Amino acid sequence: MEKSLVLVKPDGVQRGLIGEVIARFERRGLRLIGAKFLQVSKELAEQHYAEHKGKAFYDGLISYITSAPVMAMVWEGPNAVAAIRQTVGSTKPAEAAPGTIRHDFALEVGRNLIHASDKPETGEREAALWFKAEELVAWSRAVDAWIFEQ
Ligand code: IDP
Ligand code: MG
Repeated sequence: MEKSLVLVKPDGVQRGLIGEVIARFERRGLRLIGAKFLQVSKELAEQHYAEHKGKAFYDGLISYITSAPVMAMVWEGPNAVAAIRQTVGSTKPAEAAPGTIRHDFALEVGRNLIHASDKPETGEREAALWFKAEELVAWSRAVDAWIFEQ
């Protein structure tokens, strides 16, 4: 089953939007398999955002993600990465489609509330970076057959 890391970033936590984010993914039918609330270290932030090192916004991005606690989660489901990124919306909130999280709650790219993995391979890599194997729970829901076709 495809996995995505989801982070409610410090602005989302400060603004009381953890529940809103979880509710949207639950309602979509995705299955939560891991969650923790943590203060992100500089080391973890740098590993997570390694692809952006050297970009103009990199230093600001590291200070943003380490500025206050985040809610880290792993969600799974068929096409979970694409489905989650669709619910999250475009990186720039002003370009995010109406009804998406970034559209509904954000205005600026540097305060865009939420992270989601961008490809299935990234989902696997980021889940392993943020969670130990034993922190991810394999389980099934009685309702799964009514949401997952296979
Ligand atoms: P994504 O979060 O939609 O995958 P990425 O391009 O991977 O977007 O960028 C990672 C994060 O870096 C964004 O979510 C945003 O917080 C920040 N970011 C990206 N571009 C800019 C920018 O131009 N200015 C400030 N922050 C940016
Ligand atoms: Mg990205």
